[in-house]
Amino acid sequence: MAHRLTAAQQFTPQGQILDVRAYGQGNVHDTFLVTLEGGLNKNFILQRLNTRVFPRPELIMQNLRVFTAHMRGRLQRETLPPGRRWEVPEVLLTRSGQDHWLDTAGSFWRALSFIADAQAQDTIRDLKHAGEVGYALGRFHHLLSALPPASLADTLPGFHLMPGYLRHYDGVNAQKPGKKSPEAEFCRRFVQERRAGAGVLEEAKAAGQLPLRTIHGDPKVNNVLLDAASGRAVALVDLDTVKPGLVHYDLGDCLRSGCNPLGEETADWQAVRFEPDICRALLRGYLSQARDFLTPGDYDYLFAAIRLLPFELGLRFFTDYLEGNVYFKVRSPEHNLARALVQFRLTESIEAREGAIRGIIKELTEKES
Ligand code: GN1
Ligand code: MG
Repeated sequence: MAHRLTAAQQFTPQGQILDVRAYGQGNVHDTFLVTLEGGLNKNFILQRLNTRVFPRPELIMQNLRVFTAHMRGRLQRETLPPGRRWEVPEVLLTRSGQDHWLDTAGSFWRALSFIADAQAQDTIRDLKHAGEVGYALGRFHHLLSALPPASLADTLPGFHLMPGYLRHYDGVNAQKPGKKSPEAEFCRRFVQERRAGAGVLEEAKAAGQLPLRTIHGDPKVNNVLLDAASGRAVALVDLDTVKPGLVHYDLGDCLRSGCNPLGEETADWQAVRFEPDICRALLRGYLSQARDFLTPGDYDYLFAAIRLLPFELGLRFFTDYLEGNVYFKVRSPEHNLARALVQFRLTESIEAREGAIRGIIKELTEKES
């Protein structure tokens, strides 16, 4: 593709580009890894942002400037435990000093530094990995806990807001009554049976029980980079949804991603389950960094968040399937339906293990608080 090479050249001050290849598992943007000839920083990340999902990409770049500067300031004032590093991706500028480049078709391209000697996994390998993923999210929240959420723009209005997702689903479902497979009917019933409780986090927020904070928005397992040698978490990447929100969205999302050993892309949706041991290890890693800013009210809504986030993502996937796959990238017309089934099955598994999960939350929050 000529375009990606031309785009990569905009962010390349000197030297020759050896390769621009598709990179990562993103469902929204197009991401590439650029390799340059020689030199110290021989790789960088190039992305074409999806402006259908993010209609104001300039706000993403503005937010990135604000919170990465805040994070770096905080990192300078704090010492990390020995043997740990924490990296913050840097925005790379074009040859004319801009933080993005628009191609002739109007596509929005931007580049970020590549974090070397680190890698991501799509699913949790073992309990140590689970602890590191939790640590990374806790570290991230900790580093941004003093940044007033109002200093960030809302890059994606409505993100994680269940009442809005349900309204949108109702509208789409009413217009597209055609899809009537047993799987689609299962999904419709699933949503119907659970919609009454779906406003729980928004109601708590409106009642002042849960405060707005600066959150990541998409802390799934493969957004946590691990040091290649030590396996320790070194960064949380994919920063376009860093904006005001509830830490509960992040925790619920991180746990729905981490505690599903088959992963969100499995075809074997019937076998999907939520793994309480991973939940314990991940939450313990998180709390090691998060105790200083969490309030007792936050703990009260933890289980609700763990249950709600896979339901939310399943609803978003199912709606997109009904709508004709306009939001998430798909490899087949049924891909979003398959993804929805995985998340709904995971929700059921969480419901079946409610006692165990509440027990873990109690054990961890009482023991060390
Ligand atoms: C999307 O593009 P990606 O993979 O980083 C989505 C998340 C979902 C995730 C599921 C902006 O993230 O909310 O949890 O897919 N991002 C957006 O894999 O909608
Ligand atoms: Mg993302």
